[in-house]
Amino acid sequence: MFLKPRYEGLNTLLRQTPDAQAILSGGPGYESVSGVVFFYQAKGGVLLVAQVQGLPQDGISCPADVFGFHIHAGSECTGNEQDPFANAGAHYNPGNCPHPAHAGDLPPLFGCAGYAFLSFFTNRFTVKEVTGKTMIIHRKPDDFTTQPSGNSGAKIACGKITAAEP
Ligand SMILES: [Cu+2]
Ligand SMILES: [Zn+2]
Repeated sequence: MFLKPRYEGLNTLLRQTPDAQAILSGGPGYESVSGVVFFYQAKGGVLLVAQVQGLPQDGISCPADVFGFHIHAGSECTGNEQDPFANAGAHYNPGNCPHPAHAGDLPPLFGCAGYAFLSFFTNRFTVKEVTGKTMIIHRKPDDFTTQPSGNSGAKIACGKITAAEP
């Protein structure tokens, strides 16, 4: 017997047009990274689905290939030589909470030969709230402890969340 999911039918959203999306592009040194994130506003939460390719592969004997992943509060994927996505700002944190209780904190991406797929359901934000903000992929895993951002390293890819065309 199958368990009856609490949010029956959430997966059917995946066949519909998302309410918002972010197109992710890699920064300097990570040009191979690209991806798309879809946001579906559902009753009781947001379904987020991310697909990313071209992630770094560490090629050691026990590679983690885990990448911190967040919604950041800034609205631009621009920056400076040291931090190409500095203007993405800090983690989206309207409640003034510590990491990993930021509204923008997400499960990390797990690379699979450079590809990653993530689906996640949350009521930490609405699609409307995060539209216009940015998503960042980091070089290192998020330790979900260190302040203010989980020691997840450099920002390697960024994308702005935009509303779907009506
Ligand atoms: Cu981040
Ligand atoms: Zn955070």
